[in-house]
Amino acid sequence: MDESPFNVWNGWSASQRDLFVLDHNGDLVLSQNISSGLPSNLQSTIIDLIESIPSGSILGDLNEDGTINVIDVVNLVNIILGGSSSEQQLAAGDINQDGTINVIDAVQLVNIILN
Ligand SMILES: [Ca+2]
Ligand SMILES: [Ca+2]
Repeated sequence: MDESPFNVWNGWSASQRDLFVLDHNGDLVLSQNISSGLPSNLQSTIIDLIESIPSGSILGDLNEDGTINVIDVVNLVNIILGGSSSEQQLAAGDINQDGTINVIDAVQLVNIILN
């Protein structure tokens, strides 16, 4: 929520009836003045966005077996070292959610397992 003093709103120089739609990465996908009504394709746009979200990914569960353990760390380290990875693995492996997978995520995943 962008609450008073509406920093996000002001930062985007939005007028009172502008609609902004972000995808799950926080990227702007739609920006439109809706004074004359909502865009006709709004529903399908949102459905497309929902379907684009990687499904079933548990943070840290890279091999999708439902648990987080040392095998997931091995998978994550392989990706960091340049191994191939799926969209789901990239989502599950970005432990600190900064948009990239690197050694910091591996350290945090180890900490999750140890705690
Ligand atoms: Ca796992
Ligand atoms: Ca990360």
